[in-house]
Amino acid sequence: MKERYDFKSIEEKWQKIWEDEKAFETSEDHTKEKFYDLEMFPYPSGKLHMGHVRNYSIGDVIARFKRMKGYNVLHVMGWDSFGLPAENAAIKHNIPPAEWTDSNIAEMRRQLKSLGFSYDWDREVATCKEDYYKWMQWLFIQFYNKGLAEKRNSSVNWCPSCQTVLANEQVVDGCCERCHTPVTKKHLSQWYLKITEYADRLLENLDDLPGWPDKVKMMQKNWIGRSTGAELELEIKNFDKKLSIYTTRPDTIYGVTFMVLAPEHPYVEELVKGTEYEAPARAYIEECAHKSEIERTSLSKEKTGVFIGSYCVNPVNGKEIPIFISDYVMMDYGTGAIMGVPAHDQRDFDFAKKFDLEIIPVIDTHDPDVDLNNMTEATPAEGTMINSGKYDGMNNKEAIKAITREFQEKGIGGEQVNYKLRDWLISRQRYWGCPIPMVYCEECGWVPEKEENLPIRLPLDVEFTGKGDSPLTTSAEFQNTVCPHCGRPARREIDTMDTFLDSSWYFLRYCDPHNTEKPFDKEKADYWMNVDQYIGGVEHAILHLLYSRFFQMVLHDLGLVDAEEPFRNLLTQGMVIKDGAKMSKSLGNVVSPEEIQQRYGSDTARLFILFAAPPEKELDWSDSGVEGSYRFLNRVYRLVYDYIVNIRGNQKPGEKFTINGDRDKALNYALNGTIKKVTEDAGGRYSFNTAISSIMELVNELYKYKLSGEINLPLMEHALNCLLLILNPFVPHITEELWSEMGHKERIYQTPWPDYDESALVLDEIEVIVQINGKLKDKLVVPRDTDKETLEELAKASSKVQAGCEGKNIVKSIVIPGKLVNFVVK
Ligand code: ANZ
Ligand code: ZN
Ligand code: ZN
Repeated sequence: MKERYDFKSIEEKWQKIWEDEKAFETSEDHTKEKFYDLEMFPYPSGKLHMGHVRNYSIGDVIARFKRMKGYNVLHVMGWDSFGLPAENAAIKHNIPPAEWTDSNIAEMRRQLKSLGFSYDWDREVATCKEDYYKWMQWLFIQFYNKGLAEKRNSSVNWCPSCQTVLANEQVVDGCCERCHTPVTKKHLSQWYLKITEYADRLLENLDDLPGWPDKVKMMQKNWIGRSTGAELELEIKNFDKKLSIYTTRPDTIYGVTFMVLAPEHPYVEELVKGTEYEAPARAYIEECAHKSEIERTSLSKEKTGVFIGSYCVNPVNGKEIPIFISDYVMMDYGTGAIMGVPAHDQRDFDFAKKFDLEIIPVIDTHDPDVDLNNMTEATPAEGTMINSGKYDGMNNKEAIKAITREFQEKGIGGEQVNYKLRDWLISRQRYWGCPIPMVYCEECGWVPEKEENLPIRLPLDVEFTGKGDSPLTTSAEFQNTVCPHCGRPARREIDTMDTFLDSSWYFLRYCDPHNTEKPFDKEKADYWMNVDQYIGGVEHAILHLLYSRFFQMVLHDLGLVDAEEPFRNLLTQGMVIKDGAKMSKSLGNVVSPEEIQQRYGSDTARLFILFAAPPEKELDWSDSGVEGSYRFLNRVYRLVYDYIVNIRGNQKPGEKFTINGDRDKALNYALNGTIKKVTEDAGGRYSFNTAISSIMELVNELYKYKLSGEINLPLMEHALNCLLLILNPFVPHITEELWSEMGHKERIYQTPWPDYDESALVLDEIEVIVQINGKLKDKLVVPRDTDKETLEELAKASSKVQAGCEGKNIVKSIVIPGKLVNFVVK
């Protein structure tokens, strides 16, 4: 055994042994309770950053802890490996995306292994590999056959200079991120997945996820955005079609003073054609085409719009209402048209002020600060109906029901539910993604590719110029094919899938990663699913988690798996920050994991990260904190080294210990208290920082014990063994090394978690407080089972109590054994 803590050789040694022993390979074992522990898989950018290290350290502690607790743990890693960066690298450096991706994966895999994470590497998946994307395509076809995939027209961001489609994140301030040309819209026919058909279930099931943070559930809820209101059809003067609007406030119908259509509304064209309003309307529509949704819906921005010359008729009072177009109304929500009620909707209020339109209050909120004849802002609140004909005096909540009923009776509307959630646009005009397995035939229309022809492989004869349509169009081979249905010449879809599809079922593939017959075997998936603990960044709180839930539900409905929800418990880890800001390249405050590993070792890196903050909280990087963690591991090493080399002598390992005297008792108390605390903190609550700090205190106690007198060797051995066991999930290499030096034949990773001895936690002596008239006077240390009378005697004998009672009489004594004695004196 080396005298110094040589982390480098220790860590390399044990990583090799774990790999050779296939230490963390897992199979279905029905005799054990399963635990599926999963961290969000990374995009293989090529370098691990501290955020990854944190995410995977948290997951690894849980995996190692659960294994020691006797669970059959599935802990896996893979690569979310399709996506734009590989294609950009191809454009810039002329490296094929597959090659670039493979070398990044190799590098990141090496880094992960060097951190000692206990993955079953045999189950590694990479979404860009044929054996994965074949099943991605197969699943897409199941969605299509179920009526959940559909091709529709929609507009995309288009850079006229690069002649290419841009993803939303490639549009910066309305311009192309590469060439800074203003982005325009282009209409394309694209594939959608109908996630909106699952909106209600995605919403309702949130209630069955008590193991998710409320914050995340709230974000999903808002994203789904279920709203209940009414739809209403209004007559348009001198026009043969009715205008449909959506409102959550039918009670405000008497307060309508204008109507607004989204600029893209199909009626606009027809209404303005050939009128004096045509030119200004067209100019306005053109202006809006450049605006992003965020810009359009911003509340602070000044309202814009134009009158288009037509009028609606208010069905409750026959009033004529002017129709405008304005960009604050979105075409893809509700019906793309609204009734403007400036008195009770702030956007409408701002619009009315700008265009000098009438403001009619119809709800009295009984707010003394509001002058209804001279309103300065909208009052969206509840109250009593006014200016509303026969509804006057009614509570507005009642009026919502009554007026909706009136619409229904007149046959012009009724109750309506709307969702903010949109169908999922999955077409990407890109090369490095999963090809959509659909074929277009002039005769048959869109036809799914035959199963035996899957996977549709990405062609290799493509050019990457960054210009024009998808690089797939440059392949001579790819597009031309035959119709799977009628055999005539046909052409292949050239769009690829959004990479969010790849990550929506990878957790199922991990259950059966080598299956060549189907995406995964149902029995295996049913054994492992759902994921017991999912861990990742809160930036995925909405899209990734919602899409995965959607996939799991559809696959459940297809009978492919039993579980309806993918993730039972969710932990969203906090960010790693340094000098008050998120670690990022652009801020230049990045600490590289490799640098820390080289200077202090992987165990120190892991320990610091787990010790510095609770998992959900921000972690403030501190160099001195890293030093401190390193010093602690050195202290542990020296303690065990000293025992093995200088103290143990002829002591045979594994001898039963007995407790002799107070020092032993105190040490045993500290030991069992620590095991208990670490079991509770690391187990259920994932409070790793407090678990580690109690282990640090135990190490202090062990040093004190060692230095303060005779050492009970079997007890010391027992304590050191327990110390190594409870430290193991955090710092697996050093503990594995010291464990083997302690003389164990079994690996520590195969050893059960230590139990604690409840009786050692019962102290024989306890403290009892003594009060006079409720004021603390003294404390007595007495045997635990001291009875009432004895306690009272002892308390009376206290010199402090005697001093406090001088010249007075004790009129009453209250004695609670084990706790307190109180004398009432006068
Ligand atoms: C009249 C009204 C009066 C409204 C009032 C609100 C308050 P949520 O809760 O988000 O569903 N709206 C409807 N469709 C719209 C669209 N495509 N673009 C922009 N705004 C739209 O909100 C529904 C409310 O948002 C609807 O109710 C409508 O304005 C507006 F005192 O109608 B309301
Ligand atoms: Zn451009
Ligand atoms: Zn055909």
